[in-house]
Amino acid sequence: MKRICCLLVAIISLSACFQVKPPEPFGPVPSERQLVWHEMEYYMFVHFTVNTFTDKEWGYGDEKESVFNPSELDCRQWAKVARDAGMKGIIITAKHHDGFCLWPSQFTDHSVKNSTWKDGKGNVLRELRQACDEYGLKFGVYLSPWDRNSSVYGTPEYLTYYRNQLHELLTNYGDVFEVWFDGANGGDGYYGGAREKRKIDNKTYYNWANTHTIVRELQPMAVMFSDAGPDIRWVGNESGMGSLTNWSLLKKDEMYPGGDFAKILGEGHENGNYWVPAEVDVSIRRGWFYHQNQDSLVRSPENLMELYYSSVGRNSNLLLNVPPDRRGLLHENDVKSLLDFRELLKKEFKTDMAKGREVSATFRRGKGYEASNVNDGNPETYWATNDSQTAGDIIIDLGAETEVNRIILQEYIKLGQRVQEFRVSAFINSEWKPLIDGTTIGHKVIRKFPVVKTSKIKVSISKSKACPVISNIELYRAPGE
Ligand code: FUL
Repeated sequence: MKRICCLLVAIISLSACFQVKPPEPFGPVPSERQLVWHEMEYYMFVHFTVNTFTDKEWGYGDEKESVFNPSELDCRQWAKVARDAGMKGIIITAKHHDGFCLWPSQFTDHSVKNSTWKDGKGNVLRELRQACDEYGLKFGVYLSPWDRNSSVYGTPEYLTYYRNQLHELLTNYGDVFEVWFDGANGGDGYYGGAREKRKIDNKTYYNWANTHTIVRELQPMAVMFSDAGPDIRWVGNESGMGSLTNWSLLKKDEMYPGGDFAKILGEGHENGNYWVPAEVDVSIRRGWFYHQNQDSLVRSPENLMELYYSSVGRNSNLLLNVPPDRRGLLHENDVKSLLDFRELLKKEFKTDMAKGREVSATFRRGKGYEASNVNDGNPETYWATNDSQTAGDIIIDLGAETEVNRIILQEYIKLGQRVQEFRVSAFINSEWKPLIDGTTIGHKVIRKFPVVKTSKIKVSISKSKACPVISNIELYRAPGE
């Protein structure tokens, strides 16, 4: 009996020796809340306040509450459109720079409770929360740090006011997936009648660390956005352009909201010490708020597709602003464009030519990390090389001559962002023809190339900080050239 036991122990220890260990994480890795956020990819921004009725972009803060009077406000329409458009959530301007609150805050009179809408009994946030639940969307809030209405803006008292409001938002409306802290700061305003210019030091005034603690305590799964994080960073422009080289890493301690960091925010820091991925915020119209004279200037479905490539296709999430009009509805032109774009997207990525095809790789880590993991549809499996190997090729055999012109690549980011350079080539006339060169990958990269007819596609990781971990490769033949 003793002998059999010894034998069993020996067999178990021997097989443990042969088990291939997963690669160690390299550098900063995403938190649980950031991983959930990465999966969202595309969601709606809603800019709505007194500006919608005064035709402004930045309200001065002296607007009468009575001007806020949507005739047919219907958050269910917003949510239905967002869902049908393929979006995963909605972030609303609970308070923009003008200070008007879309919920009846107990800390100010400047809110819906003194508006004409629903005789002051309405609450836009409540209605939106319910609509998001009904349509399976996540809910997020924008609370402008700059408040041109508040008489105490610029003093320490304002911070108490701001945090009280944040508390209201984070305790009364269920789960919040993202809290959006705008970088626009200080300047002239109404400020309770003072009508003056107030300057604040954006490095110190807000004491952000304290505010961040409140969010973490009240909504542990919410990611916080600002120019420099802490969880999600601004991409550095409002035109919808993610950077081709895009590290989800940032030396965020060297940065602060409202600072002059646009270029760095686009690319991130290759050697950043925090995981702070980029979000692309952009409007479907010229302005962030609704203006009737922009009804004919709504982005076309084709233009939205370009935005998709330059955001989701460049390792960023797309936060697309669609401003409700004075009825409190998303305008017909915006709705049409969004839904038509959704149809274009379906056609663009209709059939994954790589799915189920044979895949091989120049380097293998061993069992569990095979090349076939890149097209098994399982985001939890990945191809990896040995730890000492920081380059390698994956070859997808398409089985027959096949036309393709799009590729999707994804790293297994739970182990960090690693790839620094890659190349995609096609096997044509018995030789490898380069199609595209790239730098970073991260959560997702989608690249276009002119149509090629080929039997094999090769993805070469030519430079990586540590052994590459590739979880997904997809190939498509999108309509057109
Ligand atoms: C900017 C603001 O000043 C704009 O009004 C808008 O809200 C945009 C998303 O952020 O900083």
